[in-house]
Amino acid sequence: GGNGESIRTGMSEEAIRLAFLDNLFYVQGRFLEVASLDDKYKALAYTVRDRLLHRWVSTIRTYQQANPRTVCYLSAEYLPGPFMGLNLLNMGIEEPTRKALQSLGIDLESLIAYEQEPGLGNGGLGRLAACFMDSLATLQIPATSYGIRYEFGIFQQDIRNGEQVETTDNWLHYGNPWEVRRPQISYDVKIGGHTEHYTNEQGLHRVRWVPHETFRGVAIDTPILGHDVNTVNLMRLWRAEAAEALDFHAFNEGDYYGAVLREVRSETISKVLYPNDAPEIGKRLRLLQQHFFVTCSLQDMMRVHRTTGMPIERFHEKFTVQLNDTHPAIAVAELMRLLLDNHHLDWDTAWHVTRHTFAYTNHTLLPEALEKWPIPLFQSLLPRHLEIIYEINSRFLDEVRQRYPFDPDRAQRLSIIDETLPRHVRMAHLACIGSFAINGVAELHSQLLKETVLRDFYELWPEKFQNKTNGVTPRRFMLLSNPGLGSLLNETLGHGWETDLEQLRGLEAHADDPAFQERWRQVKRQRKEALAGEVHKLCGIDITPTSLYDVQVKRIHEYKRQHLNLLHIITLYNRIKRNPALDIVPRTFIFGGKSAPGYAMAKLIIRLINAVAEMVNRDRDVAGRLKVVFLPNFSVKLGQWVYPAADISQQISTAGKEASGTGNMKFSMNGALTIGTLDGANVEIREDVGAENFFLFGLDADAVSHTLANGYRPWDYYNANQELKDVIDLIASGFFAHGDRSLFQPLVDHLLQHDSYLLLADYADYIACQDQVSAAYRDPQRWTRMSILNVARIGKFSSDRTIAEYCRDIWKVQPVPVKLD
Ligand code: DL6
Repeated sequence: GGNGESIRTGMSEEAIRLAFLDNLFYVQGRFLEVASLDDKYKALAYTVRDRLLHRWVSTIRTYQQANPRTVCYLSAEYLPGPFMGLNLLNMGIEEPTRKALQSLGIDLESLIAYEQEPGLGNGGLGRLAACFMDSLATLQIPATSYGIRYEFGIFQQDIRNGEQVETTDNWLHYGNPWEVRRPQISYDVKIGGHTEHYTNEQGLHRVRWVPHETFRGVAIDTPILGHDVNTVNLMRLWRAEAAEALDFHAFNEGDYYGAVLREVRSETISKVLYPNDAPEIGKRLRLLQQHFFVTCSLQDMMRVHRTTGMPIERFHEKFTVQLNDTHPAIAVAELMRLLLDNHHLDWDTAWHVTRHTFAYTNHTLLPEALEKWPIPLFQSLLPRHLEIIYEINSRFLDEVRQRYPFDPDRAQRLSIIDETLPRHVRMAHLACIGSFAINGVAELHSQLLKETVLRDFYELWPEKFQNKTNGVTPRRFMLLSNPGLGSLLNETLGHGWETDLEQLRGLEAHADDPAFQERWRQVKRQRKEALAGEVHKLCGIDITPTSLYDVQVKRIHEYKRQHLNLLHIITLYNRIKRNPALDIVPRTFIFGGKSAPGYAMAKLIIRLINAVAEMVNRDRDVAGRLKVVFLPNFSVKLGQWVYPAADISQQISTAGKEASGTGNMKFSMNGALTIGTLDGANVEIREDVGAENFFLFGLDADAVSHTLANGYRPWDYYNANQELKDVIDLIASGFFAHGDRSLFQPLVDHLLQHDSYLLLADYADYIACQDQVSAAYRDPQRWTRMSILNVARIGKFSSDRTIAEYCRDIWKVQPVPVKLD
């Protein structure tokens, strides 16, 4: 390299240029003139990866010497998004890299845009895990994130004839330059069979699990770099393989085919992500996946623990393990099993270690989303775990009965086993009993947890309960997604806000400055034009950057109420059709999000969005005033185009249903104003940005429960509101289905007869609130001031704050700075 810099580690433009060419030649086997986009992308990825590995090695050295307390995050899902842009940014070599490539006639943006992201999650929960990895590394906390390396991530969503069609996500097809395989780091995974209890030579009781089958999990590591630091933490994902490449016994008997089949079968464990954000009860493979990644992760921690020379009784001093929802809750039984059966600890010692190791985060109040497993299935796959769970439960229930001698129902309610037939294992109960801390993800959610789904546990152990309001990383969702805003903030506030988001408060002083306001609008305008380009590419629809961009992107769910948004769109449509001269603020409605493949009502909502889009977009009467877009295949990558371009962020869930929401934070950080209910983190966002800078509507969580408890009658709302009636009637008439009255009938019927998510009850208030949005948008000075104040006061919602709280209140871990070797 130039100036004595190493070609592997140098940070100058010259070093990067040479490294790029070197990798192109020796890794890809290509020279510039014939290199494809894929070749160039990989050559750059390896260039960046070399520099990541340099920091990674320094991090591991540091951790080996300091032997720090370490966070292990267990999550079945991660949605990290594309790596290239963020790694360049976090390493601070975006500019020299851009120039180095420019000198070779290559556009950095085209390489960044080429990257396909790992879709190893469904939505909020997986993306939160990725924001946490970013913040843990940035805060220099020793941490490993464990999960599953699904061969196929979340399905790709195509829209055909207005319908969601799922195709496989073959994200590994072209290879993944960011990962490092660790074939020597692998562990046995047993399943099925039976247990044998016996007395050993010393007269001690022992248990042996004789499995039906044994697989292996192999580590595949991805380095996670913090911002402006040398800390590189690991995302360690497990891939399932056959215990031996081929089953030699079967092979020797001449059963070559059977031996190969066995290998194929073991690989199916990590084959595909379950595409539901609520569990499907009783899917054998899903329980296998959970056990698979949990046992590999715990065995890996134990291997590391051995190298510290500490006795196993002090495992919980070295590691603190966070359970991301109940998907990894089997870890409570698995750690007990490893301590009892492999390390021969007595029950009380093992239980002490276990109870001091785990903490559990709950992410949902929806009762149908609480995981439980049928006992026969559990017994057949994890017989030893079931024994241990029964023992945990029996000791626990003794305690409960002692505490509440005159309340036999309580023991039934608290039991890990749901005794109503068919009997089930309740994973949330196992998680609560095996954890020293339990938290919700926003103030309201944590409060409702204590009052509803986990009430009995709260009464038993109030001291275990905490709140940790979610946050998101400003590096990916501000700096990387919105470089124009980043520059304006740097110019106005200087550096520092990127890792200390409260510094954005400094913007308040500029909120009314006309020149600053003008630049603020330019930034937004530029992102709106950029999104218009993407929309044109993806859907062939032209949208107008001067219109108000009104955006709702998230999983499609009835409780999130994308169809309430539709009721408003159709209301505006009807108003214009009745009065073609009507003066309204032109709006572009943008939707994005996937439905679980088996969730019929959510799929019907997607159809209705597309059907409304079709009618609205081709109607000359509303042209220039209304446009509706459904962005197919919403992802982290697409989100980076969408959040910065939004004027209005729709956070309109039925109050009490959305645990937190994190999209709400991403929009607000980019200067969108929220229209929302008092749900999840909306409550706290509104508190911080100010009620006058937030469009609030709808029933609150208390009013929702009362309305439902007191015999809610959606018909009454329908009959009492002419605009609402017109909208529902228009859908029912087949207007959006080429005259077919049956297509959307299930949706209309559900709204009129049940309406469990109270759309009709909230309709009038929502429409009135949207009218206020339009009025505010007509006043650019007022709107811009509100937008600036949203960003100025969003500091709390950085995941750095969230992670700092987890570190202080739950994990008790300290930063360990890393010096570059
Ligand atoms: O905590 C992250 C995210 C919340 O922001 C959402 O409100 C919540 O719906 C989501 N939960 C899930 C469901 N998973 N489970 N169980 O993704 O978590």
